[in-house]
Amino acid sequence: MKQKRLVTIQDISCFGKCSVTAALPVISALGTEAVVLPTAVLSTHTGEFSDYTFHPLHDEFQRISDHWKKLGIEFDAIYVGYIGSNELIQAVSDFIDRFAKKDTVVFIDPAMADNGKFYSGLGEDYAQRLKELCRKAHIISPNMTEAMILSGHSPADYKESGNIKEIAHTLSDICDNVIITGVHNNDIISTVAYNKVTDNFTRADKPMYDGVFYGSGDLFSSAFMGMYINGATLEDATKNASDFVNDCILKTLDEREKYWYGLKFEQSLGILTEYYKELKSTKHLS
Ligand code: PXL
Repeated sequence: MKQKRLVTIQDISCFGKCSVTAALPVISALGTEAVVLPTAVLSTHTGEFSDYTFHPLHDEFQRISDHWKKLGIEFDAIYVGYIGSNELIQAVSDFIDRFAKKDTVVFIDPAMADNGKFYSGLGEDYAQRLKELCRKAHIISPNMTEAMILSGHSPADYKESGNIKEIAHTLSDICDNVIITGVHNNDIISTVAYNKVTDNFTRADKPMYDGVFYGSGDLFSSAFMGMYINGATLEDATKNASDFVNDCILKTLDEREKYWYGLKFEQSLGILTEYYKELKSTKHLS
């Protein structure tokens, strides 16, 4: 199997260890060519930083996409993360229409909220547009707050995980494969994956650590896609990506005051290289 090429569409938060700065190393460590189409440039991510800069890149987004079309560049996967404005959601939707071929895997992480609240500057109107965009995906990966919003519940109830299967079923009307991260259950935090076609529901459970770990969703989505695009099943990629994020958290805990803004993920990238070696031997990758 030839080396895969994935385009990730999300913002560049220059400082903060999330979005593209997390996605690129993870996707590369999993043996995949990573291409970037930025939606916006921010000085930092929007969580707990004040006075961050935000520069949307609508015009540039279109010009880059036109240039790629002219060059005939193609992608095995399109992985969408944080977008940042209604206008840019439309641009991403147009990009998918233009570049997704029959076999292109379209993965959307509907990044817009966490811990019961929308990210700064985003709200209900944005959520509705993002939900429509999610209909174009083969796989979506909301966190629990985003899953509540997309399924018509209050985001503030994100700790109520009793009806998680029902929520996953509801979301599978939007998209066949649903992964929900950050599902609370006492001192356990789980990632669940539901495939509507096989009706298979799986979960990966991890210990819950106190605090907010910025970028953990981006690291999960990037690791998941890096594995899935290389032949891992939805269930295996979910489990392994969840193990990877747990390892990143464990390596950060000792220095969490220093790394309050993002996970110290760099020390965990070696795990991904091992996953890739395993996939390479079982899936006959080049
Ligand atoms: O990690 C998700 C994310 C991505 N991009 C921006 C963010 C956040 C989360 O806060 O603010 C700009």
